[in-house]
Amino acid sequence: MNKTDIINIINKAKNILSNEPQLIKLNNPNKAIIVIGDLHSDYESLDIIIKKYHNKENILVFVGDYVDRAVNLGDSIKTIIKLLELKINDSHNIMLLRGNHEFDIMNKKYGFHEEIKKLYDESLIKNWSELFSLLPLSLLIDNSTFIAHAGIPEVDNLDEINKIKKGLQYEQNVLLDQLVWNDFSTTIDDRSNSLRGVKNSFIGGKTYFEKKTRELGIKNFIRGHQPNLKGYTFNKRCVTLQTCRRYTEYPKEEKEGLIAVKGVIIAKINKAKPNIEIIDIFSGKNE
Ligand SMILES: [Mn+2]
Repeated sequence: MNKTDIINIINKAKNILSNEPQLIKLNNPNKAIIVIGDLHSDYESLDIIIKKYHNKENILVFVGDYVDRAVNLGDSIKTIIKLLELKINDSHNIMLLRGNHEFDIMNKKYGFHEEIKKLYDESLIKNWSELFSLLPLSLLIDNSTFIAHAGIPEVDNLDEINKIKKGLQYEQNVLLDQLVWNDFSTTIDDRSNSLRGVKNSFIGGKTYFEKKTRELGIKNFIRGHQPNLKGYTFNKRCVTLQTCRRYTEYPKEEKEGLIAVKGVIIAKINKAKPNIEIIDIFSGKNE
């Protein structure tokens, strides 16, 4: 794909995304919702998901972290272009949320900008940056299931998320920072400081989760952001998904084990019964 084609796709996607609110509400969608965790340039898994689930029965919600950490040069661009093409052609059934890897600082450090420079030229970085800054931050299904990349922010009402301007970097807004950077842990009680060196985000524990979801009237929370060996963690009402199968931060031996044991993990909310199902597309197993 040449540079002009890429710019055209980016511009078309920008037009759609700039009209989406930071909190997308889906009420009585009358379709199943398929939630996909961090992809990190795993085009192969994305392809498997699309073939199986992109149809009239489903709405696909991607929780962010589309690029960076690519194993092969070109994987980041291939993955994000595919996602944008889906969005452009079927905008009501494809939802792309913003993760902490849809930000300049991260793309500079973890490979996406390098890829753009090697395969195209530096001037395209600005187009991608503008596009990423327009991605919505969260989604709410039937006022009960909240989906965001990382955390439930310190708001009194979820509608406050809509006041976060588009076009920002995470350092510029506390709530934005918490949505894309917060961690979740069952081993701490209320909250503790983030270990990731991002000043406005924090690790939310059990009490924070219980209290905040009660205040906001949320039943379940689905997110990505924290890698794990099984591809998901399911702590009653909080699901953490990692759909990428080649997470390059693990040591080599662990990574091989990871690939051997893991399938392509997604979450499904069926329209008939609003519980969350975790599905491994490879093995067909679910929980
Ligand atoms: Mn993340």
